[in-house]
Amino acid sequence: MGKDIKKRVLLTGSLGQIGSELAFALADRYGAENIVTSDVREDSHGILEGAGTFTELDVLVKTDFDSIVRDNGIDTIYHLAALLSAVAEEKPQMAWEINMEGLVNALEVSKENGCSLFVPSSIGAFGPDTPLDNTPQDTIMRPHSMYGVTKVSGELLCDYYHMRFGVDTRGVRFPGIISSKTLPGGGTTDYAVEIYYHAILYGSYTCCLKAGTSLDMMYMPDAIKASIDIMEADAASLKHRNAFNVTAMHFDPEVIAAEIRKHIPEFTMDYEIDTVRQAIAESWPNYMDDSAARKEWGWLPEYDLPRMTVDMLKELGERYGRGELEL
Ligand code: AKB
Repeated sequence: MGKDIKKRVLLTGSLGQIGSELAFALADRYGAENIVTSDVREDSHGILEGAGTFTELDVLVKTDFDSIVRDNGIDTIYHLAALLSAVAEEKPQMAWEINMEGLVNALEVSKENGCSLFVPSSIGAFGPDTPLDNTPQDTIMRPHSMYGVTKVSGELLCDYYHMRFGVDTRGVRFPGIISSKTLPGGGTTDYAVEIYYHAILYGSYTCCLKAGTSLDMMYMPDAIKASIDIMEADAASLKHRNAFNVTAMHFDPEVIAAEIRKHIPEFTMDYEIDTVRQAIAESWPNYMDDSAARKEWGWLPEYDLPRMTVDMLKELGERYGRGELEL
């Protein structure tokens, strides 16, 4: 597989946490000449250089969205442009506009141009009435956050476009994504990335979620693998299509801190709770059942917490000059 699969791909939100790494993985897999990256912001630091052609795109301007797809002969869209949970709670109307109107444009453009469409959903699609332990693939979903409302609505809309218009929509419910390369922005799970940076740079961290708050998480290489694998999966094997539960590990702040202490014994952590993030986190699964993804398209993560921690500390240690760590 790989080079023999031909795709012409457009990514929206390419300067975000997932986009800025997925772009390079897609360029590697399908050839940089077949990738168009886009974002509402200019790529002023050349972050996406080498990962195809960059173009500015505000996903709310449908005519621009459509022209880019047509002019570049795009057949696959990764629609990543969205606001994350904490920032969506601060700006709910803007979140609805970007997350939903942007998605409607992505769906319409896909319908009109015969594109396959990847849309990430999230653990944020669940709510406090959901069974929070071993959260099933198909269960009650009544999120209390605006982010969650847009994610559930997005899942339903993607299902609708598939059933009604035959658009090849696919997606996963991502947990918190951890990466040594790019920082997330405005999410509830961001602490699990920041903690590694603070451990390396300062030896201490002030956590915004309470001890005992368990959430699903995933290391970026697995998130990228999931995004590519589901789009390459045989359509005949997919019963769910939009929004498969996918997870690689789950932990609370105490567990990740203890894992870091195995390598940096002097690392300390205290707490200063962000009530908005805490309320959101408490309404999200403690851990999900991702057996449907495993069965229908072979989802299998490679990184658990110990393996990810070694990799994160190695990468960040090299970057910030902590080469003496015991890894
Ligand atoms: C967030 O915390 O908002 C995201 C997510 C889990 O969707 N990382």
